[in-house]
Amino acid sequence: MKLFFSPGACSLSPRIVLEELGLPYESERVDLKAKKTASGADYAALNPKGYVPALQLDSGELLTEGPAIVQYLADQVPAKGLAPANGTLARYQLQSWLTFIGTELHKNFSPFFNPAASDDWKAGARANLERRLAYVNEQLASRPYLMGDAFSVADAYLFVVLSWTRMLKIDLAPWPNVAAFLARVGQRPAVQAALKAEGLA
Ligand SMILES: N[C@@H](CCC(=O)N[C@@H](CS)C(=O)NCC(=O)O)C(=O)O
Repeated sequence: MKLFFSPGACSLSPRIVLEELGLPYESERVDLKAKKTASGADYAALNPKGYVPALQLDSGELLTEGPAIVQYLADQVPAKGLAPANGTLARYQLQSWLTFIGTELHKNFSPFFNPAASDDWKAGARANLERRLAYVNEQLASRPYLMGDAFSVADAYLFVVLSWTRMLKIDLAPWPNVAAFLARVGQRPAVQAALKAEGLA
């Protein structure tokens, strides 16, 4: 398997999952502006969506969209328990979290990385983020991870989007359970290994 990534971007989430699972994999950096991979390949031809993450399977098939990739990976090693079994209500709860993180958190960070974003867009996104972080803070009051006592792929994704608050100087002090989650997950050996692999440790 090969993971196409950009350091610290949402592609860090499947890398954390790969490290948690102990699966062998390769990775290749993508220049998102030039749409070229580190080996000089045309990334837009390889992945017409043009963004990361993308996971190239050993069959050559390409899987895109972070939430789908992390579930695919978790299902390769079900004994690790990073995703509940397919068809269970718990699996749909996991998908609910992955969708929430993708649409309510991740995409509200996007204007802060977009030089063309207007101040109005940023202000609206920031207000949305604050409401959603308050919700996550409440949810994490009673448990260490989104799904309960056990770390899941949703936690890997949440960790990555929350890590952007450091770069953007968004203070997490109003949401102490969120700040504690970020610190807790950041200490996991697999997360440390993933950060190191991307030159971020
Ligand atoms: N819906 C996609 C969004 C992926 C995404 O937003 N990727 C960003 C990095 S976090 C990216 O590659 N942006 C560059 C671009 O869109 O050209 C997913 O969940 O995988």
